[in-house]
Amino acid sequence: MKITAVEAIPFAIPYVKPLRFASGEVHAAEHVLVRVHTDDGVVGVAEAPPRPFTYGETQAGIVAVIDQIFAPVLVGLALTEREVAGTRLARTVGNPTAKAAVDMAMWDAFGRTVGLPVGELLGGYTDRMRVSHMLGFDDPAKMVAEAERMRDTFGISTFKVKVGRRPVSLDTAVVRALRERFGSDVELYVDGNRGWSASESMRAMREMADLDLLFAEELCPADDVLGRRWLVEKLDIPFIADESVPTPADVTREVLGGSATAINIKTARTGFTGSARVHHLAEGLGLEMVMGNQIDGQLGTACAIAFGTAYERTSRYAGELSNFLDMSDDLLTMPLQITDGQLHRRPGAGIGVDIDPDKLAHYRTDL
Ligand code: MUC
Ligand code: MG
Repeated sequence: MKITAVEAIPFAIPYVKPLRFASGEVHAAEHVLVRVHTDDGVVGVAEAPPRPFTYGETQAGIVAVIDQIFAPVLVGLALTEREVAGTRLARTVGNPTAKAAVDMAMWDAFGRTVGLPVGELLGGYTDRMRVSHMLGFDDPAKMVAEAERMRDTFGISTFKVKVGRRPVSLDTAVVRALRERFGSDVELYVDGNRGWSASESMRAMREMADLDLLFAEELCPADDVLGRRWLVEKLDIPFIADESVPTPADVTREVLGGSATAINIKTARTGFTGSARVHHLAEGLGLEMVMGNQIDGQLGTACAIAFGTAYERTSRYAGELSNFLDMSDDLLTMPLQITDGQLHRRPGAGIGVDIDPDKLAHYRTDL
């Protein structure tokens, strides 16, 4: 069970349909495949999605930090020494998706070694979750058409609508069009990716007061400290902190400071070990939580479903598990399938998925 090597392999897979939101846009999955090898011949995998506009990481930076800083301090550790590994990685600030992918690849290797799924090792609450689909910026008619396609093809009936444009009516019109089209058949919530000020957020939420929103997420920046507290205090639905809470300490700060009342958990940025810490903290604080999407590929989504199905609170709401559908291809031997609006956790050992060597050879960009 000892780690013999950690690989970081950059790859690029184009999107069929780019995803646009207030803090950026994604045209290709330029991610990093992380492989942890052990002396038993086991290989654990995970993917790191760089989001420069969210965490400041780049694909080249993730490869460099893993090759030059993380791999040397991990080789020789047993897979069960996760806390030692985490402490060593924590000497380096930032780099959340690089650290998370290393952690999840270690868990995958551990699960494969003991022959058990990670979802069961973590908590084993359920084997499936309802799926929420993120709708990126477009004209109202196109966003409604996209939601129709997701509902008709995959049975998805929960949508997170990207907002944060100016004037706010650009986005409130979309949410109204979705509610008018689907009535009470769908759940809707909004994510501003810090695009609005606190007062713009309040104006938008007033315009949408009759639209029965489930949540509002990161509408304005957490650094607008008093403005955001003012907004959150006035809302009558939970305000989800996402990119403002990449660590448990951030959750504590934002929630106790009155700047958030629910949280988004992303395995892509906190791995399994850190996500468990965030989950336990949020449970102790009595917060609602949603499994989020870092615009993950299928490997990242398999990690999110493994974690989300482990606990009651993380599987209560629909998880954001579908944006890989916008990619032109992926790396897995068996694609993930969303049916009747649900995604099942893979039953196999570890994360339960395998990388197709031909696809990896085709999409890797380092050879
Ligand atoms: C989300 O929930 O914000 C968009 C930017 C990012 O970092 O993640 C996505 C989804
Ligand atoms: Mg978000």
